[in-house]
Amino acid sequence: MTELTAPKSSVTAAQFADEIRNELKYTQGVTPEQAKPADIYVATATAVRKHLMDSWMKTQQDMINGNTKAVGYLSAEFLMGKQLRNALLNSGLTDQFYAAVKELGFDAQEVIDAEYEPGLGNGGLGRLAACFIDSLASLGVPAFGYGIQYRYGIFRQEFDEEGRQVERPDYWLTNEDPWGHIDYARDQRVNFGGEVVEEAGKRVWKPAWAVRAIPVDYMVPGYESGRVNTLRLWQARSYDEFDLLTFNKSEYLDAVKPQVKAEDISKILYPEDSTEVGKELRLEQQYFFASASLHDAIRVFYGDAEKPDLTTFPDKITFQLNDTHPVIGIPELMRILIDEYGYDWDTAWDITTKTFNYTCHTLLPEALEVWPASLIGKLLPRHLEIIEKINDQFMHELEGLTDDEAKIERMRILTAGENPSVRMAYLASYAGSHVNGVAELHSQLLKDVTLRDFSDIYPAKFTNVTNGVTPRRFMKLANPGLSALITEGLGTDKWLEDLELLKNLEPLAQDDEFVKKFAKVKYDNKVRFADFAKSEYGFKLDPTTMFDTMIKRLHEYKRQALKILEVIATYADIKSGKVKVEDVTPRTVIFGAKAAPGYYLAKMTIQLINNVAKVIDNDPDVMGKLKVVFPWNYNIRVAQMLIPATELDEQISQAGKEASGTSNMKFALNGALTVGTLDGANVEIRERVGADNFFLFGMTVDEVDKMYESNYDPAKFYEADPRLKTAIDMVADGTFSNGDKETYAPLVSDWLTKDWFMTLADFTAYHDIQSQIETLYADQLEWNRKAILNVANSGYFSSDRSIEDYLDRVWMTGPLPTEK
Ligand code: B1H
Repeated sequence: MTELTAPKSSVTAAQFADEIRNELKYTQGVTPEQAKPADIYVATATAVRKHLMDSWMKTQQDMINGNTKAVGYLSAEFLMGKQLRNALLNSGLTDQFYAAVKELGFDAQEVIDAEYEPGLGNGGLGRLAACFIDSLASLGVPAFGYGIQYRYGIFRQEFDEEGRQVERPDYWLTNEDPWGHIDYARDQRVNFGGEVVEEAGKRVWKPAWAVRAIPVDYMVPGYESGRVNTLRLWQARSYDEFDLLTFNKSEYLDAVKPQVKAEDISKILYPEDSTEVGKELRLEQQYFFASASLHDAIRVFYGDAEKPDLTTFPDKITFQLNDTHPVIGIPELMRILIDEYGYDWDTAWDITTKTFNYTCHTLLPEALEVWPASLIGKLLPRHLEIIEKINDQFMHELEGLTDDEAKIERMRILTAGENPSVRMAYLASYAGSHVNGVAELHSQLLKDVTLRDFSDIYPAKFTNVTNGVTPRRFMKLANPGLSALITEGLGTDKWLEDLELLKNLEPLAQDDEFVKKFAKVKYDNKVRFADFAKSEYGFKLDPTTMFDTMIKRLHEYKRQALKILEVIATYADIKSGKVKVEDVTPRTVIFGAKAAPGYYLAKMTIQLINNVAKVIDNDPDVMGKLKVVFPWNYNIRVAQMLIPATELDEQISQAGKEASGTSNMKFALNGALTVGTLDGANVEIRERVGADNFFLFGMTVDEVDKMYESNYDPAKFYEADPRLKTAIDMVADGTFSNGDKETYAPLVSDWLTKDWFMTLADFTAYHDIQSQIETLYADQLEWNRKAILNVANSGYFSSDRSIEDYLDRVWMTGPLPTEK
């Protein structure tokens, strides 16, 4: 880690207030008297950018001149969250901001609230990319995040009267985006379609249409590192020449079509998390940003040189492929090197394989992207040829490495048969230098199952890098109370840069005074969330109840159904008198989840949760004992309020399905206890915080496999557990649909006949662990001791550590040299 430190800014509050006034006047043309909070927000953001400008330019200069490799993080998603407070924190201007805004006569919270949250990601994968670029900058590693500036981010979620999810467009750019700088002069041309012809013994691509890729640059300030990296998101625009071409033929309306089509490319983020749709527009998006980014990197490092020596490209920058979404970049780099710069195939291959590494984020077979070769051929005919040649070379190479014909056949990048398709994960695994999973268990399963043949043949490529989260946003910004207490306990705030220092909190878990302070912080956070939920959603939450939270995309494998069935069973227990009201630990169960718009069962589960919430709310028998709320449109802002307020975190996916999870890390770091299965990073969290401080339940991966083999029959579990039976019967009999038995029939039928993710099989174990949870919760001192032990032992889950692991195991590079 570099010691290069940016001093906390020496600017005074009065000076900062002047800078804001200046921006108001000279950039926006607004007087302080006329200004609204939104104006102050834009002015502040503009002023902050100017503070970062020198470091940003210097970081780029040092990167180009230095002898350190840069990192290019290629990702279809960057779920950044609001920027203002993070930028203030990382540039050392937080205190000045609060004072300056006060001086200007504004409420700081209103200014902060004026920023619209960009939702350029679906969930964990996009948020991981955002945490990683924060850590890269904080560690002083020169880096570019490369992605797409979607005009519409992840949909805004609403619920209708019936509790069903309604998707609304998220037009996040209606107001100014002061953080993004559009750099028209550094645009790139991205070609599509057409054909490949033979010219003078060469294959020459004659594209049919092109899109102009315009970079929008976002500064990524490191925390006290003095480094500011770049997030470069591409916007698709059309070229004028389109009109002219067709216009000559006087087909005016046809002439605008390609223009509209061009701009469609960056219009919308696909809201499918983990399932592939195989849509043409999506492939266009992927190629669009991969191609523009690769050309951009060449421009950055070699300027406009006619004949640059691109054999040094892999020494300049290493590209991390965030899942398969940018994998089309592999044949694109081959094409650039061969067709645009005249390298021979072998040299191009050598450069390309040294340039890329691949991170896989899933275990669900349906989430591994496979593109019909016909579609690739139509959009990118030259790339299809290159992929064919890569496949031929690969098959040939394999024949030299193994006699196992079946295996060779299984490993084809381009499948055989009538309708061949291209397996992007295989392409990346063959062409990439390294392949990694995102948690120990996940990486092991990749090697043993998903990419087994590849790991057999190329064992050295495979490694693990366990995910992490940035403590700046998810502790310091989200949980100021806990952050202050940690700093007090440790006597330093260095933990924000070296999260393993949290370990030194361990002895304080035995100090009752400290534990009480910790409990007070948690309680205050619950009150803060209750206030927020009241004003934002109209919910009435009781902060003296246990806050039990499940936030993640809605997916069957994540098993929100398990949680809601347990809630229903508890409700039934209270109603029937089986459990005495006074014995119930009062709980507030909080869900946050978006479902892919086309995911029928997931959307039905949302509807069910909302209606269970309603029925319980209207039932005086359970008042004060059980409450369910579902704040709609869960996003980073809600996460930052809710995670610090949570006491019990639900990580209850079927073992072997969640690649890692990252909210589990955020919860542990914010002092929630986890109830979870041995899945994803839960395994490592439990190892570190200690088995006594983690509520483990459910089948293991092996048990799950055995159960699949023995022809899993969910109905048996339904019959065997009367609580489960009652809960499912209540869903079926209309208790949560005004007596209508049809509403949830498909869900019920799926549970009883398929239940692919074995919710029913784990139900009893999930219930059994609840009494342990409640017994511990009754002893608040003990509960909070364990919560502190979770915080103290979760320092490993900093994304700074993840980045250091990537540096050591994958990128083989280091931070910029320290400056004197
Ligand atoms: C994760 C995705 C994902 N894995 C396809 N895969 C997408 C796949 O738009 N798409 O098509 C979008 C996202 N997201 C998540 O990545 C895993 O499920 C989590 O377990 C993991 O923590 C996260 C970050 O590694």
